[in-house]
Amino acid sequence: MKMFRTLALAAAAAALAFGARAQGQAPAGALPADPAATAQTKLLLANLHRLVGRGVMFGHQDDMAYGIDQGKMWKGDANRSDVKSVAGAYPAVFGWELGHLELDSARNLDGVPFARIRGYIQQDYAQGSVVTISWHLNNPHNGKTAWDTARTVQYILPGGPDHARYVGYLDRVAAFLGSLKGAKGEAIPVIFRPFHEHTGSWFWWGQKECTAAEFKAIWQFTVGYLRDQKKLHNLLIAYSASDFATEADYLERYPGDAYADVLGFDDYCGPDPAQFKAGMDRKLGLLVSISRAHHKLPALTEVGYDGVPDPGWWTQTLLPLLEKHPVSYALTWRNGDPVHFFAPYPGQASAADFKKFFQSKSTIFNSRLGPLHLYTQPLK
Ligand code: BMA
Repeated sequence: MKMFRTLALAAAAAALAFGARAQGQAPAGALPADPAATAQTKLLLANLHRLVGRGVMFGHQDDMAYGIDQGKMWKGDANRSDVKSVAGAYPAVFGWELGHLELDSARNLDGVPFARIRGYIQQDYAQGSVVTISWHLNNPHNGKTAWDTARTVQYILPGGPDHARYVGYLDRVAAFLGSLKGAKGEAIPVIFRPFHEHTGSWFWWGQKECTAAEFKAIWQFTVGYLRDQKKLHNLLIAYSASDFATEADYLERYPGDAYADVLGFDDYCGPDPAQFKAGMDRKLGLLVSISRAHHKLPALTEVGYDGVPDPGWWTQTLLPLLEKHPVSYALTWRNGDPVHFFAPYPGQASAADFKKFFQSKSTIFNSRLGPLHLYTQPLK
C-alpha cells in the first residue's frame, strides 16, 4: 500500500511537471488589457496570475494612514498599521481612495491628504506590495456625492452637457496616477477600480441609474481616455460588482476583455454569517469560473464584517471560503473609526483569531509577498 502510494505520487508529480509551463513563461491570458502596458505592469499581472492557488493575498484599505488605538484614532504615524500591530506583518495589498481628487481637494473624502497617499503608495511598491485604488467621485452632473443617485451617466458621455466637467475630473485623476513613481522614476503599477458596486443602486453609476449600454460606454471612455489620451500604461483595471445572481447578471455591464484585468465583487458579512457564507460560496464559485473563461484575475475586491464582532470570523467564516475558492486577493475596508472598522487592532475581539488567519498557509501578507519581488522577478 505504501509503495503504491509513493508510485502514484511520483506519477502525479511527473504529470504535473509535464503539463507545467516552461519556467518564467506567462500563464495564458495574463497579458494586461492595455497592449502598451509597461514591462512592470505586465510582470505584475503575470505574477499575480501565477500566485492564484498558492495563497490569497490579504488587503486593507487605508492601512498605513490611520487606525484605532484604545477607542481613539491614530492618524499619520510613520510605519504604523493596525494589521501589522496585530499580525506582525503588513497586508500584501493596500487599498487607497481618490474621492475628492476630482474637486482638486488636497485631501480625499475621508480626510487623507493626497500627498500622503502618494507617499504610502511609493512605500507599498518599494516593499513589494500590491496597490489598488478606488474612486468614490462626486456626481459630475449636480455636484452631490458619489451616493447621489440622480441619473448622470447619460450627461457625462461624449457629446453630453456634463462631458467636459467629467473629463476635467479625469484629468486630475490622471495627473495623480501619472505621478506615482518609484525610486528610479518608473511608473508604479496599480489596480484601478472605477465605478465599483455597479450592480447595486447606491451610487450614481448604479444599475438603476443608467442603462447597460451607458455603463459600458462610460467605462470604455474612461479607460480609453486614461490609457490612450493620458498615456497611462501602469494601470490594471478592476471590474467590481456588488451582488449578482448568475453569470449573465455578472456580465450584463461588462465592458469587454479589452477593458478589464481583474474581475471581482464586493460583499460584506452581516449578523447572519451563515447567510453570508452561502452567498459568498455561490458568488465566488461563479467568479472563479467567469474569470477563468475570460483569462482574468479573480479577486474579492472588498470584503469584511463591520466592527468584526465575531471573535472567530477570520478562520471560521472567511478562511474556509478563500480555501475553497482561491482568488488573488481579499481586501478588507478601512478602519475608519472605533465603530466602523474591518481589520482588528490590538485588543479587538477578533485579534487572536486574525493572528491564526495570518499564520495560515492559505493567506499571504507582505512578509511572504515582499521576498517574491513581484515587480522585478518572474515567479517560478
Ligand atoms: C465607505 C465608508 C465611508 C467612506 C467611503 C469611501 O464605505 O467607509 O465612510 O467615506 O467608503 O472610503
